[in-house]
Amino acid sequence: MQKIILDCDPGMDDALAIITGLADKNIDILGITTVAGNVELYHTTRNALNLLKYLDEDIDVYSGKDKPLLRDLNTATEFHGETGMGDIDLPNSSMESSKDYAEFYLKYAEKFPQEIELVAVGPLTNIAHALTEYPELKYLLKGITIMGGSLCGGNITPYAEFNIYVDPEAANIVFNSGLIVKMIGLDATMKGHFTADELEDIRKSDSKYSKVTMEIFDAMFRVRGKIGMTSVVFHDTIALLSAIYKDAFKFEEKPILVETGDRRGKTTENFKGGKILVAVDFNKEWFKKYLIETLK
Ligand SMILES: [Ca+2]
Repeated sequence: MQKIILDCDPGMDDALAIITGLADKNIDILGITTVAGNVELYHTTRNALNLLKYLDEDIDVYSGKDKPLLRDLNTATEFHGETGMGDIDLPNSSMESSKDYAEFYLKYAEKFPQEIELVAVGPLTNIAHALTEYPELKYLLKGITIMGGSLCGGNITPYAEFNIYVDPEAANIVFNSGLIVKMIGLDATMKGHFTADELEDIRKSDSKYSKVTMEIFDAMFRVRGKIGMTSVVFHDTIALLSAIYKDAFKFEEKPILVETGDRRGKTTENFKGGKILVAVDFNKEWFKKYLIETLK
């Protein structure tokens, strides 16, 4: 089993990643940390807590930073709805989040040195802060897998992918941290887009994981249909899976610098950037079979 700490900004994409991570017997989620991104921190934290209650799973949630290092927060409510979960009403969890997320990273990294993959599927604010506060994390973590970036054009501007755009300064800190960073950006994740028909096989299962996945998948179509989208992409789930199922991806090592000027958030190949393992391709057919099999 691969030990994972998941840093996220749920967000429907993130919710799907959480569900898949819980359903997969090869993944051991030690805890979830939340960051501001798709929606504000209050909502990302409540969504994580409420989703775990809905799934009847006992996992600690830590809330992290409520705004990017240097900038105001840009949210993505047009993709995720005002509260982040589209029009889904999750039951209200009575659990509360803890605040000391960076201490949580350190405590577990010391307990399991070189065993934990930190998977970050939101803006990299929490990770940049934690690495600055506790530089020893760089020696204690196995690596960092991120959903973010793109070498093939953006999804929030023509240049930038959303997570990197929101906090480009944080991304540069993480990319230059010396940790092994795997960048699962749009080059790979956009290969994993599905129309409503393509995932009907998941609906045939009545497991809690399949049911909630399809509830979210349907809500994604309702919310994003309004802005003309006819397929959805499992960005965050795909990034999570790259930490375990490396054969489904093609990686190339490249020096990547994050631009902070006019082309804010663009991940550019530049010798001044950190050495990053960039996912340049992804096997959609494998993913479809994996989802049906894992969630059922
Ligand atoms: Ca996310």
